[in-house]
Amino acid sequence: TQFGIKEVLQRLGISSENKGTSTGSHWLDSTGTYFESISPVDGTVIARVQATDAAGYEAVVSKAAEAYQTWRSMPAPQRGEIVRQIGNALREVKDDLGKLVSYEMGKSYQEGLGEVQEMIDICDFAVGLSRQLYGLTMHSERPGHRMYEQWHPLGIVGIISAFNFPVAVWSWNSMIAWVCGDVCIWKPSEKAPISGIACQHIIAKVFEANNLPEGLSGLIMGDYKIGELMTNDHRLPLISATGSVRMGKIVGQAVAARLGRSLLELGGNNAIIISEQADLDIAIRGALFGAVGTAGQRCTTTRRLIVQESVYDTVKERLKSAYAKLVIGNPLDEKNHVGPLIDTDAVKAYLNAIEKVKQEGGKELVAGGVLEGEGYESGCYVKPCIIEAENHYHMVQEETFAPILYLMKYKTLDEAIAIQNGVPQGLSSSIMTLNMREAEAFLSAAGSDCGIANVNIGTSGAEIGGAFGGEKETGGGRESGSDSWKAYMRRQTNTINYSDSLPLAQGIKFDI
Ligand code: UN1
Repeated sequence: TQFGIKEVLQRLGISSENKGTSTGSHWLDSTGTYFESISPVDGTVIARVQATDAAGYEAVVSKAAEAYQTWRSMPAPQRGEIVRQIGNALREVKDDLGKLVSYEMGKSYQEGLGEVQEMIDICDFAVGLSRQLYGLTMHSERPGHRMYEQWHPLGIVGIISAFNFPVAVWSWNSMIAWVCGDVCIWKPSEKAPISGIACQHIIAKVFEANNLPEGLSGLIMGDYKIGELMTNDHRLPLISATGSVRMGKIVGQAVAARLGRSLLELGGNNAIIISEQADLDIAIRGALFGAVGTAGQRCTTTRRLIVQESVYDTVKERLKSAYAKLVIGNPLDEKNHVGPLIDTDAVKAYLNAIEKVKQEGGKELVAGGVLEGEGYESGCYVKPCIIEAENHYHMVQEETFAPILYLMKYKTLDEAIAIQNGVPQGLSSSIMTLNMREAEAFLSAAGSDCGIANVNIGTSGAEIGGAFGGEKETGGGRESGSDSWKAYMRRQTNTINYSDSLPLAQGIKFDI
């Protein structure tokens, strides 16, 4: 196959038929049906994967529960040492895994490599974190008493990931969860299962080499039905799910019904405000990568540009000429900027959104459309497009996972911020300005309402060191860096009396 894909699959241990249920190095038999992973790059069936059945799910959960007994008592820095080795194993396969991600998901090879780098980065972060799972100490109001808090592991963490970052988002969750002392069960997207199987092989070798028990990392495959087993399962105290708002509402409600915890990272409807005081070279470049990178399939993709009226026409012309230079095609070929959408359903959603926005009054500035002919046989390649639209349009209020950029005008910064915040989602946002007052107003409490707010940077491409996630319908969860680890642990407050009496708090007297 092209670009050495066949050899890559071999080196990563992928067969034409793969079991989909694993407790680590063991792969379990299942009565589940086989489904195909089809590359949007060329329409080829990469491999077949067997769905997990109810018995397989039970086996994975019980192994996980068993492994947790050992793992939770291993000192956190020793768990960090295992994650350090996983980081090194990922360094060794960076090219291969990056290529597989690119081929299975359709993002450019550069972005595939970037995704694996993101995994390596979170491993490094988690290793350091394994010595910094800090709790606070408090001063007790009672004499001869000491108070402090400690963070203990939670148990089994269920991870549901999306096709667009098929491996990095899993690693944000699992690497942090592992140093925290949790064990993980992962359901990769059924649209990108092969990348998940490859990861399972990579980490299983590290666990095995360190004589660790089976069950630290369970893998299950299938559609929402298998996800439902996790969300309804009280043995999984935390479900971390990435995907659409629709999915998140279902998962969040199911987990809440059993009073479990969920960590949701859902849709974005991210905007860049371009002020009349912006450095337009940076603004155009930031908007371009934000809007067309990963063919518009990042949750952080720039979907709306809110442009000050005095620079509106200039921005419009410069964007038009930048879009004219985009080369669309096989993402493994490094001369191409934009690859395919994930599947033909995504193409339909893209066409439908363009149609609907036009019906509502949107004006196509750079026309969209599906590409046909040589190199585009999969039917998944579309043209990035720009539409002049208004924020209240029904389609503009929704996240369409495709390279459609909505352009709109503003007069005052207050108006721009109101437009930026005027959508149901709240993931990422940016302002392009060299004016300190504008930048600070945008970042203030009265500014952007998103989980991520940037200045002179686009909306996508966050580093792992910060907490990642957003507000409103984005679901409120935070993953990755900063103190996101706290979601993967339970806090315990401890009060110790080393005096020879028993004073009560709040000065209560109770003598007999
Ligand atoms: C996602 O699209 O779900 O900030 C994750 C970014 C990447 C992660 C995106 N680091 O664009």
